[in-house]
Amino acid sequence: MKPDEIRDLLRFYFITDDGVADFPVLDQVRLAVGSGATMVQYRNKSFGLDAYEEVEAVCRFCRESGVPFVVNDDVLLAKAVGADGVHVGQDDALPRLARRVMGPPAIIGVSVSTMAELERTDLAFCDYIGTGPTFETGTKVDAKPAHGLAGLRDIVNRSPVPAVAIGGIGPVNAVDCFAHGAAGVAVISCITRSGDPAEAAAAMAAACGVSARGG
Ligand code: 3NM
Repeated sequence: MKPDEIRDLLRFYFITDDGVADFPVLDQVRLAVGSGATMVQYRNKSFGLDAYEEVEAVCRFCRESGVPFVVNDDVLLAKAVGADGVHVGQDDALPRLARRVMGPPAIIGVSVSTMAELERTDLAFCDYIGTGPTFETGTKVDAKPAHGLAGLRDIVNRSPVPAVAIGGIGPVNAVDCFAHGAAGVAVISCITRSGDPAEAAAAMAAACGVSARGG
């Protein structure tokens, strides 16, 4: 995928939250997409076999909405449900393998927290990097120390592919991430754990300069 195309898709990147019992994942995605999210990632760290149907439902909804859908970590699952791409961590499948399994048009993303990780990642097979945590986050239990806006800028400047910032981002500091070179912002809890998720999603869309899909 061309860098300009992927930059547009990264702008408001919503990632599902498997930690809020009273807010089903499909409802989270409906809200984010309706508010203008430009890409969706399914992330579920306590993955059971029963998640397959949920992933399929989210994938179907995203396809009907015309929003690219990416699965976190699991290349086989991404391929099985017909996702548009996969996002892998440093300890997951190699980007080269993900590319081989998913095919050339698929979106391949990889997590990069540090300059050392950036240097050892085979970015020739990636469309984008997710870099973070930009700010402190309580959502990812094994997150590295936050690298802040200066760290974000350093990684953006060295990355040959567009970067989406992640970790502790909400409508206010999203603007700072864009100012420091991020093509987009990836968010979970600022929407899913907000007292008013609809208002939070609308505020994120405004910060990202995207319009609601409505309907
Ligand atoms: N990855 P929130 S931080 C999934 O640093 C994830 O790679 C991170 O959630 C990384 O928007 C993170 O709630 C959690 O802070 C993002």
